[in-house]
Amino acid sequence: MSQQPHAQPGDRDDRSLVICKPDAVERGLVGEVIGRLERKGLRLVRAELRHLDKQTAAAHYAEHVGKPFYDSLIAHITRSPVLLVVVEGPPGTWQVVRQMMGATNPAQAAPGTIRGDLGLSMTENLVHGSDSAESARREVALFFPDLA
Ligand code: 3AN
Repeated sequence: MSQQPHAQPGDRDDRSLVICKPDAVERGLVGEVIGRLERKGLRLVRAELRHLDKQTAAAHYAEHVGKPFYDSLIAHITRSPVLLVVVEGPPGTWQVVRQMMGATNPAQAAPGTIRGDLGLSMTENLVHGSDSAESARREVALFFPDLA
């Protein structure tokens, strides 16, 4: 029987960062979004309402620098508080969250998904979820260094 190498602390892919964006907080949909994640079976590790500054938002969305929607993206995420949430579940939890979020454009997101059921606007699409295990580790470390 071959022996699996022990996982290193930095290897974990059972956590993901979720952001309930300003539109979700303003519309009073945070309970709905978190409730869905909890009913799915994901566990909350951390949750904090925080008004992001431009520097933190730019670090989070660094991959989008130069895109036509970059300025509106930063303006939106910094306009009022967001709810930052770290969820934990099975290996590949980030994928579970992404499935539940639905497509980036809420107008095209499938019914049953958070964006498909609750949104219509591309910029105001309610939630962010890490798009890989590596992104999840980076984003958790960015917002909650003590969990890294
Ligand atoms: P997702 O959030 O589904 O991973 P990304 O990473 O492609 O989508 O884009 C990050 C965010 O940028 C989206 N959540 C959305 O708010 C915004 N965005 C992406 N594409 C567009 C676009 N074409 N027009 C306006 N905003 C966009």
